[in-house]
Amino acid sequence: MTTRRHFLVGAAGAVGAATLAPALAAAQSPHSGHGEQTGPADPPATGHSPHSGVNGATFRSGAGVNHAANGFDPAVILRDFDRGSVSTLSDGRTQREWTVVARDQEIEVSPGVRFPAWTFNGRVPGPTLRCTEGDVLRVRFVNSSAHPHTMHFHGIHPAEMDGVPMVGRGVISPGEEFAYTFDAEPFGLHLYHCHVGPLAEHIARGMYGTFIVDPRQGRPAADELVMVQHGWNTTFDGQGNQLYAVNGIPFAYMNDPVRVRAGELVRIYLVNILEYDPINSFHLHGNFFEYFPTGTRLEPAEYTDTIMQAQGQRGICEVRFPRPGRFMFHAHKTEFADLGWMGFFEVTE
Ligand SMILES: [Cu+2]
Repeated sequence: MTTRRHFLVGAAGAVGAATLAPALAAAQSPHSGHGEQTGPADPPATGHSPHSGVNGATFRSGAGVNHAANGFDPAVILRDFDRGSVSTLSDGRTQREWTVVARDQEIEVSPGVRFPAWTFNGRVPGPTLRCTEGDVLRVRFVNSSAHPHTMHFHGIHPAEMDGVPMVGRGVISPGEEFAYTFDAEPFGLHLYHCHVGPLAEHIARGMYGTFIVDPRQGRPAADELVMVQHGWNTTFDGQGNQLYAVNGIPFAYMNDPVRVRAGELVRIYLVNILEYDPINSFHLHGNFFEYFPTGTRLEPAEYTDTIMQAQGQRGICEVRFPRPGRFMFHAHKTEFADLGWMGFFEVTE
């Protein structure tokens, strides 16, 4: 590792010497506080370097970000599925329409740390767009940002609907709009993101979201959750990330655990859009899950407690918790976990 994690810009009142040893001690503290604490009692340092032990930033003890000021809350994003406005076409097919607006928006990504994000519909990740295979989709994209953007969907569609520069309408300039229209195929768990260069920066600024195409026959009833894995490169050095998260805010589900019921099927739509680091991962404590890569088959490919995803990879995890309790989940790239990518399931009767 190089010097990429040395400084977390703007951590007002939170900067202190953070050598490796205290960083690790702090990162372990959540393990010892089961049940009582509302968040990491002494949350991990974010600016440590194992090589130099230079000054870095820490999270303020027990502090959280202002979700209301941010305009979105990871606790809501978890179960927020946007099925669009639905109509029936003359041929009997279902049409779904959405309006997605790109904006420049400052987000408090960690207590006291403000990041100039670029958002879809005012949140990171953007809205979870959900449909059924065979639906006719119309996504009206409005660029209210000061920068050019697109929406590039994963899925099967015509070239001119691919949302990349120099094909079809290409880049959508500030103040302009364009409607992406295509059919929903194949069924599975997909994603969308901006595809304007520098691509890495447009993604790292927050321009991505989940795109779910349900199979016609549906899936078994479940408590369904969306988790989008990503990072925040607060130094803009393009060399890595200072913070890691699912659904926008590091440690959000440490502070506010994901509440599920014992015995109930839980389905996690897990997407990785992490920029600057090649591999992300998901590990669940005290349990195993069935894994459906890309969600394009109805039979699981693996029964495991850990999976890895490169950028753009995604998959569905199905799990039942047999008994109540507090179970951690996190990236099993533990450096990412220390820097925000960890949370708890709170399983109740
Ligand atoms: Cu963009």
